[in-house]
Amino acid sequence: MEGASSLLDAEAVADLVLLDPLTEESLVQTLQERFRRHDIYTYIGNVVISVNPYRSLPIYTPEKVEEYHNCSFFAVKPHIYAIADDAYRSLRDRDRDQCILITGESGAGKTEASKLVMSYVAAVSSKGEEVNKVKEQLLQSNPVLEAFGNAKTVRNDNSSRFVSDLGTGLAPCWGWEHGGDGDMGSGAASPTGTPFPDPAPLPQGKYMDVEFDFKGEPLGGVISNYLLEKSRIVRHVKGERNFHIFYQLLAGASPQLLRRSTPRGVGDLEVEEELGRGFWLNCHLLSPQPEQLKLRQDCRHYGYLNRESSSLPGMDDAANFHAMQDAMRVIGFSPAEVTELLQVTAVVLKLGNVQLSSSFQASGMEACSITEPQELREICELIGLEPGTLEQALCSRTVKARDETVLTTLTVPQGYYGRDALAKNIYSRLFDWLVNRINSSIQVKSDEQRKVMGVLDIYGFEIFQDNGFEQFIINYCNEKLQQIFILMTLKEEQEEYVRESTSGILAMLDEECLRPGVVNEDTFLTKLNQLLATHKHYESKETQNARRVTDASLPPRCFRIHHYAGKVTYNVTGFIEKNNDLLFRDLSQAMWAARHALLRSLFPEGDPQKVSLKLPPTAGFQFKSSVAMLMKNLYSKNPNYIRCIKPNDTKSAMVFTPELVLAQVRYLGLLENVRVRRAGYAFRQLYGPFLQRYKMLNPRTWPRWDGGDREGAEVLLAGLAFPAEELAFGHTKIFIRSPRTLFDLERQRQERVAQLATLIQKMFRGWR
Ligand code: AD9
Ligand code: MG
Repeated sequence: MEGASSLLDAEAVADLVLLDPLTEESLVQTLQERFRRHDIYTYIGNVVISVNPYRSLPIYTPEKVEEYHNCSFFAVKPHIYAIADDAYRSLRDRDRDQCILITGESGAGKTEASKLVMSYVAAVSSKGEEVNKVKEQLLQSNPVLEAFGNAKTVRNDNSSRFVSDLGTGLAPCWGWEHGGDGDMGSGAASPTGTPFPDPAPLPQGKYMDVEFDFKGEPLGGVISNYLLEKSRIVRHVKGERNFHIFYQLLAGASPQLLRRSTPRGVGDLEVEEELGRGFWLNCHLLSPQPEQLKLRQDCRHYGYLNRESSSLPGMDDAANFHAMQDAMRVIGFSPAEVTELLQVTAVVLKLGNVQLSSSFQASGMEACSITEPQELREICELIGLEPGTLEQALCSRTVKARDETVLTTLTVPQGYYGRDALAKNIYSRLFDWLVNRINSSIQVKSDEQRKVMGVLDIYGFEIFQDNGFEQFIINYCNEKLQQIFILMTLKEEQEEYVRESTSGILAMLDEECLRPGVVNEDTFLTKLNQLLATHKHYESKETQNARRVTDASLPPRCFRIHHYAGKVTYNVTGFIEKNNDLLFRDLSQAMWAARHALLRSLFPEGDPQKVSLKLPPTAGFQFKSSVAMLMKNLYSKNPNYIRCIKPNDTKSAMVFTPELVLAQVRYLGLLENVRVRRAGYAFRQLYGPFLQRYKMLNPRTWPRWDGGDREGAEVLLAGLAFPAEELAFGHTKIFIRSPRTLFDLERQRQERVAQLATLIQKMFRGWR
């Protein structure tokens, strides 16, 4: 046990509140020294900082779980289990809903941390058949969501990409009557191959509520995801991969499942075994050969899969495919559901191989047509649709002008753009369906009163060289989280951290996107500059001129926001297009016309009876609403923080790069966090454990104290003559203002322990 005594270890304090002197350098040095000693966890009060060790440490064993189970937070070495235990106990015993907020940049260890919290809670909550089933389902949601929602990125081989899709929207006016002009609007079409920027690493987030009964036994849960990084379906940078599921499917499914020859015959039994019984019954009406996925095993055949790095060292795609299937079984997916899910996944992959070429119509107008009809035919067989219907939707679109409906042809770039938008929409809606499907299994069916522990795995504040809409959105979310942090931890008037300007900017962006007529980013920027001219957290060329600021670093088409974690310059290019996330109506109508029940259900707006002239909500609006809901949810709970730090850029075990860590320390606002914590009380502890630890310092409480814990602590401290302002007595906890007082207490305790040890030795000798 490290215990509170090691809080005093000058070189590597376990709680940064006790750091002296407190500077960015000393903070980073402390983390580095602790990291060197394999102490990857450090506290700021009850906030846990976790530095990714990039190798497995023997600190998550059942013995460790036991050590932390019912421990006193400050009496044991900092650990993620300590925060999980504290949160769980306070939920169970004090009836307080908890949330665990895990932030940090990509590869910092957020998802691993969230899994550790979940597995700890599963390990310490009681075990019964029914409870175990619930726990198993909750834990098994991970492999399924990771298969469909994670991908290898440059920064992380298993990066969660449940992100806001912000690189894909079709231009306003495409397929949606918008201002009546029928033009393409501001965003140019982006076929495969035209110069669209590569997708930046995007913000991500997953939130899961685990629900417990009054005894603290898990009853079930609810998962919310914040949109998927759709752009990855059709494009990813060199060295990265598409979502794991595609590689898993091709590597793990049998040749029969991938591409079974007709008619049914030998091999059917194996396929049936693989898919599970009952499958044929459910699917036989779907299409002539619904049972096969019509896929080739070779990744290189598929345009949407990276040809260079299809397999990853240390990642067994085939084994993960089987684990994912097992997980689905545990969660309760029927064999037919699994099949439908894989069929839709196959359709996405195959869409990427639909090739278009240009032709000229009799009128001389350029048009596009499908060059290789085999892929299109197979897609249509899988989803139960006339090939002609899909072909028409891919190559043309219906434009309504007043009372007339006209079918106009698309150019090849427009056709590819529509094709990719369709693939992205199918996959992201499938992912939403998956989350809902998992929720329907794990959600609590009874009406009994519940206690809730929410776990949020979300991307941290971001500043890149070039910052666009994606960064704006994630930093907006982080501003809100910071606001919650301030509100929940201090609950008193503080400096106004929240830059409300971010909300205003999103609202203005929506206004601009919905405005009829020509809409572009320049008019948007002009409007921002006018409306926020006097806002103290907003900067533009104009505001700089007005304020006579000499800083000439603001490039054209940019504005700057002073966030709580630093100033960020945003380029407005792409804001409008990314905020609009539209799909040709012709394509959604084609999907709705398919006989494939799952696919059809993903495109309710394709029902011609339900044609609405209303534009769907923008990406920004959706994000803003889900962030608002999240904040409301978090605010109703007691917060616990885990701040994850990535020690190096090379995923290397035990390498610590101070400059990299310093940047994260800044973005996570850790120094500020320590200051805020110090401004309040540095040390707080429940009366019971406090009394236990220090009762030997006063003969009135030693060796026994028969009264209540709080009175005991008061009596104990009264005898020690600390200045009154150093101590505060809360309802359940004692608060100590300065580390000095805590040091003093600890020193006295150590002396007393030594005295007592000598005394006991003497007594022992006397007995002998
Ligand atoms: V991303 O934003 O989803 O791209 P995360 O979630 O922050 O990212 P993740 O939890 O996936 O990162 O961790 C990245 C890798 O670091 C893991 O795959 C592990 O190999 C490694 N890791 C993270 N935490 C630990 C740990 N506590 N012990 C050992 C770890 N390895
Ligand atoms: Mg993750």
